[in-house]
Amino acid sequence: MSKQKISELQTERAKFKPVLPAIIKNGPAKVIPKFGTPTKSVSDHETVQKLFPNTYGMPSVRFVNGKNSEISKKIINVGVVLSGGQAPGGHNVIAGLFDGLKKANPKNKLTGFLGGPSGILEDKTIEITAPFLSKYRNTGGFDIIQSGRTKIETPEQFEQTKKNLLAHKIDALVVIGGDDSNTNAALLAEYFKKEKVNISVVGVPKTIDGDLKNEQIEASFGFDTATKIYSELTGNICRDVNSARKYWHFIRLMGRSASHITLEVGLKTQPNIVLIGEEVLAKKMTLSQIVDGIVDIIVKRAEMKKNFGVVLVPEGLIEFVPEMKELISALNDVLAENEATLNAMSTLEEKKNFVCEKLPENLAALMKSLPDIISSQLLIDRDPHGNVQVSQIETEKLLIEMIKKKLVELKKDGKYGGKFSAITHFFGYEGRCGAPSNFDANYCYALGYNSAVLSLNNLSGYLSSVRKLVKKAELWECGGVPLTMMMTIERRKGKEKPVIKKALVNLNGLPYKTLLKNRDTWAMTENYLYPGPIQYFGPYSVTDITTITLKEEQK
Ligand code: FBP
Repeated sequence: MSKQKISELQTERAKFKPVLPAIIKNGPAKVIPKFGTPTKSVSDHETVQKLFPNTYGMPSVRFVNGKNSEISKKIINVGVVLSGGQAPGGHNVIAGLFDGLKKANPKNKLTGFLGGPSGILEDKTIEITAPFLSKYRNTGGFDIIQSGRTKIETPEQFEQTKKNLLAHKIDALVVIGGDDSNTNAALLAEYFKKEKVNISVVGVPKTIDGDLKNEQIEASFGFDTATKIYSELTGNICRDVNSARKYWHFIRLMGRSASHITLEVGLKTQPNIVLIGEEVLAKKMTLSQIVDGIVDIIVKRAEMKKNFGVVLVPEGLIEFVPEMKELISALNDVLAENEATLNAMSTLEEKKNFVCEKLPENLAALMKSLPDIISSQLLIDRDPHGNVQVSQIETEKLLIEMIKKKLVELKKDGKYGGKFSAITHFFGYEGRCGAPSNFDANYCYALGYNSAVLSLNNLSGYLSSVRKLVKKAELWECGGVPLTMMMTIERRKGKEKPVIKKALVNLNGLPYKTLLKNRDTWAMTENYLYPGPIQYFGPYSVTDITTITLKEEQK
């Protein structure tokens, strides 16, 4: 078989050696865990404690210098699974985990479960060996073992998971995932403790959305690279806009719920309008108020003969608009309660009519008032965790349609004399598998290596935590945060469920305040910034810059 060809950049990038934090760089046997005080969930303490009687309240852990010779003596088998949406750097998490395990004892073994959590249930595995792994180091994507969104939730699935992991003699399972996947990891850790099965479960914070963070987790991996890619593309569009001066570009950016991606890209490129879902929610803005705000800027720019501009729309915006939030939440319940009936219906029209009959009058009226394309997209199946798939809802088109109507009215009244020609974009999948930036390459490798240290210490129900990220990688701190500490109770698929709390954009935080301070100027000018492509080689000032969000949050 001929050798697979790789690009010139991949060839050079394969030589990159991630920098490990000094504390763990001498190997897992050279550190010991230092435990903090018992922890509490972020809210709903009693309910969460009842649901996690065996793992609730564990202390957080920090690794400090020390000697643990037991670590090198034992031989362990670790399983790893990639769960949920892709994020740049996943391959380096696996590389760090593999290298950490082999450093502790070359006989340790790493097994990959294929295609996400379904690989555990269906027992689809591959042994990860050095030659196999070598072609994936420092590359983007999750293709090494692929990913999936299956949720392990029924008693039978938990039982099957236990059976399959025991059959492979797995001592620890590393779940690389976002908030939902790590909620699943927490439930598995609890289940194994309850069943007295000695398998540790360790999570790794992944998601381009940047919403898996808190006091202990400064950033989820992938956010850095993905936002750099979207910023490059957005900057290019700003430059095109400024050159042609004839279109309004509406760019919807991924981020299922929180608007962190949009905020970061906004700060990096300084376009004319940056919508933030959390602000919409806080101000209880209606769709038509959002549209009025955009129209106001379009009209003012038109008066300056500027019939062009760039608008950033977070994909989660729709769920933040109170009336839409109410509609989506009611739809979630109707869809969950009538799954079989709806599945049996063949046309969307039929489904829409059925659903509207089940909705309260005001919400049915709202549903009917939406353009067909949007109301249909609202009915698309929820993901296995019960989330509406906002990546499939073209909110930017809804806004444009409403803006056009408003501008026609204003024109009739002689209040607008411009020309509005809109172009839409959706940047999401373009950034999720990009080659990891130096930051993500190092961070992911450290997170993976650290998850090996947690596994070797038999610490279960912990999320791999690497901190002090604005410092150089050598100075990062390593440890673990109990998953139950991040839990809250939310309504999913019509039921109250424990979930890891999503971090939304903090309206009192510096990143948002920076936007607030500048946005009126950016609205009327062309103060665009052009970040350009990710740099992997060259001066430190361009190769190792972290996100504005991280820098400002950690100030
Ligand atoms: P995760 O939370 O699993 O990391 O995925 C986030 C995300 O990339 C969102 O930004 C986006 O809405 C969603 O995945 C798209 O999902 P899918 O890959 O199933 O189309």
